[in-house]
Amino acid sequence: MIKILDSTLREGEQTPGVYFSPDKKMRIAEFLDQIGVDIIEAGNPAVDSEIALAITKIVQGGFKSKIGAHSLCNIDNVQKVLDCGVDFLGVFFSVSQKRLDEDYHINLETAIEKIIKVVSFAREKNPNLLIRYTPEDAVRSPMKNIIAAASAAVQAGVNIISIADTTGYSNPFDPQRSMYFYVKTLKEELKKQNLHPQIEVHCHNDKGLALANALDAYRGGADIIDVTTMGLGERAGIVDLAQLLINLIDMGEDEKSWQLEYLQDLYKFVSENCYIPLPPHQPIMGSHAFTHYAGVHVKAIAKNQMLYQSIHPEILGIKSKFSLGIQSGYAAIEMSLKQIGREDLLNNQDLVIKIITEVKLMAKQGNSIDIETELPLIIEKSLKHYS
Ligand code: HCA
Ligand code: CU
Repeated sequence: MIKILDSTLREGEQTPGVYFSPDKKMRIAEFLDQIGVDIIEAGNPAVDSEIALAITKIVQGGFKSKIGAHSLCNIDNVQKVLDCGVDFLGVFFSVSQKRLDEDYHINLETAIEKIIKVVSFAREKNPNLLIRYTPEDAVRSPMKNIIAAASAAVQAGVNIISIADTTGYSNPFDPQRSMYFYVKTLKEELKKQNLHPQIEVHCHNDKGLALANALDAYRGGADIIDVTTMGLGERAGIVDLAQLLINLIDMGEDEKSWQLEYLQDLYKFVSENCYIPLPPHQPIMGSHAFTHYAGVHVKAIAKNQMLYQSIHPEILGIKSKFSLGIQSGYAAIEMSLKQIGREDLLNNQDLVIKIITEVKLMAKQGNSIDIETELPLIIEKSLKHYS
C-alpha cells in the first residue's frame, strides 16, 4: 500500500514568510496523525534550536505516524537528529554532475564515501532507525550516478531512496525524465544487486506538474510520496496532500486508509497560521471546489449532483452547494427558497422573477449573495414591491 510522507513542518516551513511555533507544529502533527499520514517530516534540528525542541516534543506526542527529521549529509547534523529521538532520518546529498563539479568540487567517488560515512554512523547509533537517502536533484543527475550512490547508501544501511525532483524538471510525457522511468529503473537496477529499498518521490511544482509527476511515480511502483498541506514549500511548493489523496483513491486506493474529514480542519489551521489564504478555486479544499453557479449547472445538480461533479464531497465531510448571482436562473432561486424554508413564495411567479432580477442587480454591483443572509433581505425588498 502506498505510504504518505507529509513535510508541511519541514518543506512547508521553507515557504518564504512561513513560520510555525512549536505549539502550532504540535497541532499540525495531531491533524496529520488523525488523517493517517505514515510519516511526518518535522524539520531539520540543525536549522534552529527551537526546531529541535519542536521535533523532540512531537516525537514524545505518542502519534501513530512515524516522526522524521531532515539532515544535511554530515555527522554533526545527523547527531542532532538522533538526539531528537526520531523514528526516521532523511539525509540528502546531490550527485548531479553539475553540483559535484561546480558547487562541491568533488568527484562521485568522494561523494559516495561521504554518504557511506554518514549513513553508517546513523545506522550504528540506531539499528531500528528508518534511514532515507535522497540524491537531491535526482532527475537532473546521470542515472549511473544515482544508481551508484543509491546502491552504496543501501549497503551502508539505508532503507529508503527518495527520488527528488528538486526543481520541478520532471515530465510524465518525456520518457527520459519521467518519474515513472526513474522509479522503475532504480528499482530494477538495485534489484539486480539484490537490494530492495523502498522508493520515495519528492516532486516540486515549478511547472505545475508536481501532482502529475507524483501519480506517474505511483504508476511506476513508488512506495512513498511526499506532500505538504496546501502544497507549501520552496518556490512553487510540492504536491498538495488533499489533491494527492483524492487522486490516489480515484486510482484505486482504499478511501478508508485515511480520515479525510480532518483535512478541512488541517487546511483551515495551516492557512490561518501561515497567513496564506486558500484560493477559493483550489481543487478539493477551496471554498468553491464543490460550489455550482451557472443556471444550467444548478438545474442539473438539483436532480443529481454527479451530473456536474466527479468527486463525492461527502467523503471529505463537505456538501456541494450552489451560489447565487448573475448566472442564476429559476432553478437556483427555487432551490434557495426551499433551502431557507420559503417554498411558499414559489406560488407567486411574478415575485420569483422579481427576486431573480434583484439577485442579478446585486451581482452586477459586485456583491456576493449568501443564501442564508442576503437572500432573505432580497425577498423582503421584493415583497415590499408587491404590498
Ligand atoms: C531541500 C531540498 C529537498 C530535499 C528533499 C529530501 C529537495 O530543501 O533541502 O531530502 O528528500 O527538494 O530536493 O527538499
Ligand atoms: Cu523539496
